[in-house]
Amino acid sequence: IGRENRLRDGLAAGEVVLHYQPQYDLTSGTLVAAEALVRWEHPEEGLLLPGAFLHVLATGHLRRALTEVVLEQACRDLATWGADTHGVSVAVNVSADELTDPDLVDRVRTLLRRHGVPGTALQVEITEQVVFADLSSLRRTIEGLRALDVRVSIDDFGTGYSSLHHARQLPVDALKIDRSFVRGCVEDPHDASVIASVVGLAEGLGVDVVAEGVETEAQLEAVRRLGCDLGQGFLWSPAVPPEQFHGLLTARP
Ligand code: G
Ligand code: G
Ligand code: NA
Ligand code: MN
Repeated sequence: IGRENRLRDGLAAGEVVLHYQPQYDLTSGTLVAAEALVRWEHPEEGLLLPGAFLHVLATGHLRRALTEVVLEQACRDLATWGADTHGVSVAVNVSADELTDPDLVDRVRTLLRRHGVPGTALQVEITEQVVFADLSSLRRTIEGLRALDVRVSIDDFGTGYSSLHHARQLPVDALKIDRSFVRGCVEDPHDASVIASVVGLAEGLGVDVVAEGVETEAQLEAVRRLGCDLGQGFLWSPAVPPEQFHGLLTARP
């Protein structure tokens, strides 16, 4: 509970920040989006990754506070970059559980308006335990977000139970293939066939496929050949601070 209080204070003090990991179109090679990943700039412990503190968010109240900070910062950074974004959008992570909150769409609409950011600049990745969420509430939120032009994707696709059920039930724009499948896709035909199946499913549903955790040229070649549309991973870049991501935006050809 000490840790929880400390995180609450850290959120209020602006110690929780976003880093951005670029995402590329695998056909054209252009930068198209970034995933916003939280980092805690802890005054004593240094830069902490989500694995070191997200589990502290036991209470709904604190999770909501984190999401508010994340949405606010993403919108603020998008507003700062302005025309330099040239259509590059930012994807924030929100847990399935929080997406069942009937207030979420209003909160997103208010933030977009306050920062003068178009909905097309924002994306939401549904992370964690889609299985346990109330699907009809989740669907309502997704429809509300998409009515604001905010695109929605399912994160870590292929790892949860009943992924197929969720892909069919939820009106999303993209599926993000979990990086555990990308890791083995060059050597292991089973991993490659999982990716091929997700691509086939996505084609049937008319949605995009993002390959996460691309680390090598061989993996890039494989996921491209298997039909993934977009890629993200250490091959290009880890998540970087906002100023550095702005540099990537302005350096584009
Ligand atoms: O780099 P990495 O350690 O950043 O992220 C680890 C995990 O933390 C990922 O599964 C990611 O989805 C999750 N994560 C990162 N940022 C956020 C966030 O803002 N909200 C939520 N709910 N999860 C996040
Ligand atoms: O899917 P999730 O939101 O969990 O993914 C974000 C996490 O994946 C972050 O922890 C990020 O640092 C990590 N990540 C991003 N690219 C790569 C990669 O190429 N390889 C590995 N191993 N992890 C990556
Ligand atoms: Na994610
Ligand atoms: Mn993921």
